[in-house]
Amino acid sequence: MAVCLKSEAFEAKVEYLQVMDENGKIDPSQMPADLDDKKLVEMYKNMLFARQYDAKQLSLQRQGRAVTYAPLLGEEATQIGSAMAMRKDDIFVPAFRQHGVFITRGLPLDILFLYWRGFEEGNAIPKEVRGYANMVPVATQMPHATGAAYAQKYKGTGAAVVAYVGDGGTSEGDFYEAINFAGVWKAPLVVIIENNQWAISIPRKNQTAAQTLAQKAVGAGIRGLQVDGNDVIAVYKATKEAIENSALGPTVIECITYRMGMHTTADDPTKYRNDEEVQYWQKRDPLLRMKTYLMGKGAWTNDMENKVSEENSKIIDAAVEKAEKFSPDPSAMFQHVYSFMPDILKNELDDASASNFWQGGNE
Ligand SMILES: Cc1ncc(C[n+]2csc(CCOP(=O)(O)OP(=O)(O)O)c2C)c(N)n1
Ligand SMILES: [Mg+2]
Repeated sequence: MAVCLKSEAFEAKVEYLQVMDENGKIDPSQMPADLDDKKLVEMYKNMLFARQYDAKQLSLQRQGRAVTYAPLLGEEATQIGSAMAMRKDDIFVPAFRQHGVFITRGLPLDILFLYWRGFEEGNAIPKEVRGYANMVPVATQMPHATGAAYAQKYKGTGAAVVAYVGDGGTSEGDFYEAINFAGVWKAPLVVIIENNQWAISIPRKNQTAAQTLAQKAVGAGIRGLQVDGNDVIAVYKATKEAIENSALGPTVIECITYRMGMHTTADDPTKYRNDEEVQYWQKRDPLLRMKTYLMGKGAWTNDMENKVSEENSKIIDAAVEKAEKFSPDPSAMFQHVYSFMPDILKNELDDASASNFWQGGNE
């Protein structure tokens, strides 16, 4: 029997937001009113700092002074724009590449270096940073984020939860379950999809047949939009509005950006992508366009950049020095497994301490 379409059950569209184009030209009608020169410069400085941190971390890894590292190069605008849009009490839930968010939200830098030296102490995020720990199993942070957002609603704190997930992460069941329940519960959740076009060696086009990742929100009955993720102002604007509206329910923001470096230091992207693609995105570098814009309006100069870069290097070097002096307490491996220490673990800890295990005394 032929199906006869009598009327339309549902129609959806996904909007795309850009405030500053790749040449640093602004659309004044889209410019958020609260962004004065001071705040715009702060945005650029935060991006510059994140890039310098990232270069240092990469270099430490290459020298054998850090474990496998996931660089953020190219994704600064998505991270800094969204982090700066958060209010003091909002909470963020990262995946594993959101170092720029951690830094902008005030995580002491030596703690970040500690994490990438392989110490779990580096994943103990101070309460005032209001961030969850780095989460490597792809998209497993998402149901937690929905739960945390619902908890804010339940407790009436007024805070929103901003959760980060990669383009690859949006193919996981955890992602769909998280946005579905966030929709049902009208949880104050903002999902930032950091669409950097690659999930290790899987390109975005092989990830899903959907034309946009933002439209996945439609299936969950929640708001979804696409943003130029290399435009820090657009990311800021979209995130701020989503946070302001979070009492009404969740929003998914797909930030279109690009992973300019390797997936991690264990990866070689030249094996699966071509130079032309990288060059295309280099012209859309988030720092370059913001710098062009700020210099054009006289708010930034090369002299300022040199001075700030030098200061950043000193701060970064001091944090590395502190992290490299860290001496772990081996008994810590027993401490955070359960909310309390069960007898079986306590016995093991006692045995290990008594046998001088820490000093390698007794096998
Ligand atoms: C559940 C799970 N499956 C596979 C992996 C291996 N893995 C680590 S990162 C990654 C790709 C993630 O891509 P995306 O979500 O786009 O994030 P990106 O690395 O681009 O930031 C994969 C498959 C993992 N860590 N966890
Ligand atoms: Mg990706």
